[in-house]
Amino acid sequence: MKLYVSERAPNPRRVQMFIAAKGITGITEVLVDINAHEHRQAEFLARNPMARIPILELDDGRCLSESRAICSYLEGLYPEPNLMGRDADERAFIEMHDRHVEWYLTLPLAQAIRHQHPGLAVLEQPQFPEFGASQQAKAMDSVRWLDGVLQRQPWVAGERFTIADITAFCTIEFARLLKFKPGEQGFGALQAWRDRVAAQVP
Ligand SMILES: N[C@@H](CCC(=O)N[C@@H](CS)C(=O)NCC(=O)O)C(=O)O
Repeated sequence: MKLYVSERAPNPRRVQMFIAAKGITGITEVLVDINAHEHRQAEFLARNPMARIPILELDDGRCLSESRAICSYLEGLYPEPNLMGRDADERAFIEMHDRHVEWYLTLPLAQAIRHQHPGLAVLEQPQFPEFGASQQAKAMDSVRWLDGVLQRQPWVAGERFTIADITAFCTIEFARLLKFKPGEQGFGALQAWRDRVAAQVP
Protein backbone atom coordinates (compact mmCIF):
# COMPACT_ATOMS: atom_id res chain seq x y z
CA MET A 1 0.00 0.00 0.00
CA LYS A 2 1.04 3.62 -0.54
CA LEU A 3 0.18 6.57 1.67
CA TYR A 4 0.16 10.01 0.04
CA VAL A 5 1.30 12.60 2.57
CA SER A 6 2.74 16.09 2.77
CA GLU A 7 5.25 17.57 5.21
CA ARG A 8 3.74 19.35 8.23
CA ALA A 9 0.13 18.70 7.12
CA PRO A 10 -2.09 17.67 10.08
CA ASN A 11 -4.43 15.21 8.36
CA PRO A 12 -1.72 12.96 6.88
CA ARG A 13 -0.03 13.21 10.26
CA ARG A 14 -3.13 11.72 11.91
CA VAL A 15 -2.82 8.64 9.72
CA GLN A 16 0.97 8.48 10.14
CA MET A 17 0.54 8.54 13.94
CA PHE A 18 -2.19 5.91 13.75
CA ILE A 19 0.13 3.66 11.71
CA ALA A 20 2.99 4.24 14.15
CA ALA A 21 0.77 3.56 17.19
CA LYS A 22 -0.25 0.25 15.66
CA GLY A 23 3.30 -0.63 14.68
CA ILE A 24 2.27 -1.23 11.05
CA THR A 25 5.22 -1.54 8.65
CA GLY A 26 5.50 -1.83 4.89
CA ILE A 27 3.33 1.10 3.79
CA THR A 28 5.30 3.27 1.35
CA GLU A 29 4.94 7.01 1.82
CA VAL A 30 4.62 9.22 -1.28
CA LEU A 31 5.40 12.87 -0.66
CA VAL A 32 3.04 15.34 -2.33
CA ASP A 33 4.09 19.00 -2.58
CA ILE A 34 0.78 20.73 -1.87
CA ASN A 35 2.44 24.15 -1.88
CA ALA A 36 3.36 23.49 -5.51
CA HIS A 37 -0.27 22.38 -6.09
CA GLU A 38 0.73 18.84 -7.09
CA HIS A 39 -2.54 17.69 -5.54
CA ARG A 40 -4.51 19.78 -8.03
CA GLN A 41 -3.01 18.06 -11.07
CA ALA A 42 -4.99 15.49 -13.08
CA GLU A 43 -2.88 12.55 -11.91
CA PHE A 44 -3.65 13.28 -8.27
CA LEU A 45 -7.30 14.17 -8.90
CA ALA A 46 -7.78 10.73 -10.43
CA ARG A 47 -6.89 9.36 -6.99
CA ASN A 48 -8.96 11.87 -5.00
CA PRO A 49 -11.24 14.30 -6.83
CA MET A 50 -11.46 16.35 -3.61
CA ALA A 51 -7.77 17.31 -4.05
CA ARG A 52 -6.87 16.49 -0.46
CA ILE A 53 -4.31 14.37 1.32
CA PRO A 54 -3.95 11.82 2.84
CA ILE A 55 -4.81 9.05 0.40
CA LEU A 56 -4.19 5.35 0.98
CA GLU A 57 -3.66 3.57 -2.34
CA LEU A 58 -4.47 -0.11 -1.95
CA ASP A 59 -2.50 -2.87 -3.68
CA ASP A 60 -5.39 -3.35 -6.16
CA GLY A 61 -5.11 0.33 -7.17
CA ARG A 62 -8.21 1.63 -5.39
CA CYS A 63 -7.73 4.86 -3.46
CA LEU A 64 -9.14 5.62 -0.04
CA SER A 65 -9.24 9.21 1.16
CA GLU A 66 -10.46 10.86 4.41
CA SER A 67 -8.22 10.25 7.40
CA ARG A 68 -10.88 8.58 9.52
CA ALA A 69 -11.89 6.19 6.73
CA ILE A 70 -8.24 5.25 6.23
CA CYS A 71 -7.87 4.63 9.97
CA SER A 72 -11.05 2.48 10.01
CA TYR A 73 -9.63 0.40 7.17
CA LEU A 74 -6.29 -0.08 8.93
CA GLU A 75 -8.02 -0.86 12.23
CA GLY A 76 -9.86 -3.65 10.42
CA LEU A 77 -6.65 -5.04 8.91
CA TYR A 78 -4.55 -4.62 12.05
CA PRO A 79 -6.90 -4.91 15.04
CA GLU A 80 -4.19 -4.62 17.73
CA PRO A 81 -3.54 -2.44 19.54
CA ASN A 82 -7.17 -1.40 19.40
CA LEU A 83 -7.62 2.35 18.85
CA MET A 84 -11.25 2.63 17.73
CA GLY A 85 -13.26 0.47 20.13
CA ARG A 86 -13.77 -3.24 20.76
CA ASP A 87 -17.57 -3.49 20.69
CA ALA A 88 -20.53 -1.42 19.47
CA ASP A 89 -20.71 0.56 22.70
CA GLU A 90 -17.04 1.49 22.84
CA ARG A 91 -16.81 2.13 19.09
CA ALA A 92 -19.71 4.58 19.19
CA PHE A 93 -18.38 6.52 22.18
CA ILE A 94 -14.84 6.73 20.80
CA GLU A 95 -16.27 7.94 17.48
CA MET A 96 -18.33 10.56 19.32
CA HIS A 97 -15.24 11.92 21.09
CA ASP A 98 -13.20 11.83 17.88
CA ARG A 99 -15.89 13.76 16.01
CA HIS A 100 -16.28 16.27 18.83
CA VAL A 101 -12.57 17.02 18.44
CA GLU A 102 -12.66 17.04 14.64
CA TRP A 103 -15.76 19.21 14.22
CA TYR A 104 -15.45 21.63 17.14
CA LEU A 105 -11.68 21.98 17.46
CA THR A 106 -9.89 20.84 14.30
CA LEU A 107 -12.22 22.46 11.79
CA PRO A 108 -12.40 25.97 13.32
CA LEU A 109 -8.68 25.89 14.04
CA ALA A 110 -7.88 24.85 10.47
CA GLN A 111 -10.02 27.71 9.18
CA ALA A 112 -8.34 30.11 11.59
CA ILE A 113 -4.92 29.15 10.24
CA ARG A 114 -5.95 28.93 6.59
CA HIS A 115 -7.52 32.39 6.64
CA GLN A 116 -4.94 34.20 8.77
CA HIS A 117 -1.51 32.65 8.21
CA PRO A 118 0.47 34.07 5.27
CA GLY A 119 2.00 30.62 4.66
CA LEU A 120 -1.44 29.18 3.88
CA ALA A 121 -2.28 31.79 1.25
CA VAL A 122 -0.93 29.44 -1.40
CA LEU A 123 -3.74 26.97 -0.56
CA GLU A 124 -6.57 29.21 0.64
CA GLN A 125 -7.71 31.92 -1.78
CA PRO A 126 -9.23 34.30 -1.02
CA GLN A 127 -8.22 34.56 2.63
CA PHE A 128 -10.70 36.26 4.97
CA PRO A 129 -8.73 37.25 8.09
CA GLU A 130 -11.85 38.37 9.99
CA PHE A 131 -13.48 35.01 9.40
CA GLY A 132 -10.22 33.38 10.51
CA ALA A 133 -10.25 35.38 13.75
CA SER A 134 -13.87 34.38 14.43
CA GLN A 135 -12.95 30.73 13.93
CA GLN A 136 -9.95 31.11 16.24
CA ALA A 137 -12.27 32.30 19.02
CA LYS A 138 -14.49 29.23 18.49
CA ALA A 139 -11.43 26.96 18.50
CA MET A 140 -10.33 28.51 21.81
CA ASP A 141 -13.74 27.69 23.34
CA SER A 142 -13.09 24.08 22.35
CA VAL A 143 -9.57 24.23 23.78
CA ARG A 144 -11.13 25.25 27.13
CA TRP A 145 -13.59 22.36 26.82
CA LEU A 146 -10.81 19.87 26.03
CA ASP A 147 -8.67 21.11 28.92
CA GLY A 148 -11.67 20.51 31.19
CA VAL A 149 -12.13 16.98 29.81
CA LEU A 150 -8.46 16.22 30.47
CA GLN A 151 -8.71 17.50 34.04
CA ARG A 152 -11.27 14.73 34.68
CA GLN A 153 -9.83 11.82 32.69
CA PRO A 154 -6.40 10.80 31.35
CA TRP A 155 -7.31 10.49 27.67
CA VAL A 156 -9.70 12.28 25.33
CA ALA A 157 -12.17 9.37 25.14
CA GLY A 158 -11.72 8.20 28.72
CA GLU A 159 -9.39 5.72 30.33
CA ARG A 160 -7.23 4.68 27.39
CA PHE A 161 -5.36 6.10 24.40
CA THR A 162 -7.49 6.07 21.22
CA ILE A 163 -7.83 7.65 17.80
CA ALA A 164 -9.43 10.68 19.52
CA ASP A 165 -6.08 11.43 21.17
CA ILE A 166 -4.36 11.26 17.79
CA THR A 167 -6.86 13.66 16.20
CA ALA A 168 -6.58 16.10 19.11
CA PHE A 169 -2.78 15.87 19.26
CA CYS A 170 -2.31 16.65 15.56
CA THR A 171 -4.69 19.59 15.92
CA ILE A 172 -2.91 21.05 18.96
CA GLU A 173 0.46 20.67 17.21
CA PHE A 174 -0.92 22.42 14.11
CA ALA A 175 -2.02 25.30 16.38
CA ARG A 176 1.66 26.16 16.86
CA LEU A 177 1.30 28.09 13.61
CA LEU A 178 -0.81 30.51 15.67
CA LYS A 179 1.90 30.45 18.38
CA PHE A 180 -0.45 28.44 20.61
CA LYS A 181 1.21 26.50 23.42
CA PRO A 182 -1.35 25.16 25.93
CA GLY A 183 0.87 25.42 29.03
CA GLU A 184 1.76 29.04 28.35
CA GLN A 185 -1.91 29.96 27.99
CA GLY A 186 -3.10 28.39 31.23
CA PHE A 187 -4.21 24.98 29.92
CA GLY A 188 -2.11 22.80 32.19
CA ALA A 189 -4.08 19.56 31.75
CA LEU A 190 -3.96 19.91 27.97
CA GLN A 191 -0.20 20.53 28.08
CA ALA A 192 0.43 17.52 30.35
CA TRP A 193 -1.68 15.28 28.09
CA ARG A 194 0.09 16.65 24.97
CA ASP A 195 3.49 15.79 26.50
CA ARG A 196 2.30 12.27 27.39
CA VAL A 197 1.08 11.67 23.83
CA ALA A 198 4.33 13.05 22.37
CA ALA A 199 6.31 10.64 24.55
CA GLN A 200 4.14 7.69 23.50
CA VAL A 201 4.00 7.99 19.70
CA PRO A 202 6.83 8.99 17.36
N1 LIG B 1 -11.43 15.62 5.78
C1 LIG B 1 -10.14 15.36 5.19
C2 LIG B 1 -9.33 16.65 5.20
C3 LIG B 1 -8.06 16.52 4.37
C4 LIG B 1 -7.33 17.85 4.23
O1 LIG B 1 -7.90 18.93 4.35
N2 LIG B 1 -6.02 17.75 3.96
C5 LIG B 1 -5.23 18.95 3.75
C6 LIG B 1 -3.84 18.77 4.33
S1 LIG B 1 -3.90 18.62 6.09
C7 LIG B 1 -5.09 19.19 2.26
O2 LIG B 1 -5.04 18.25 1.49
N3 LIG B 1 -5.03 20.45 1.83
C8 LIG B 1 -4.88 20.79 0.46
C9 LIG B 1 -5.59 22.07 0.09
O3 LIG B 1 -6.09 22.74 0.98
O4 LIG B 1 -5.62 22.40 -1.08
C10 LIG B 1 -9.42 14.22 5.92
O5 LIG B 1 -9.79 13.94 7.07
O6 LIG B 1 -8.53 13.59 5.37
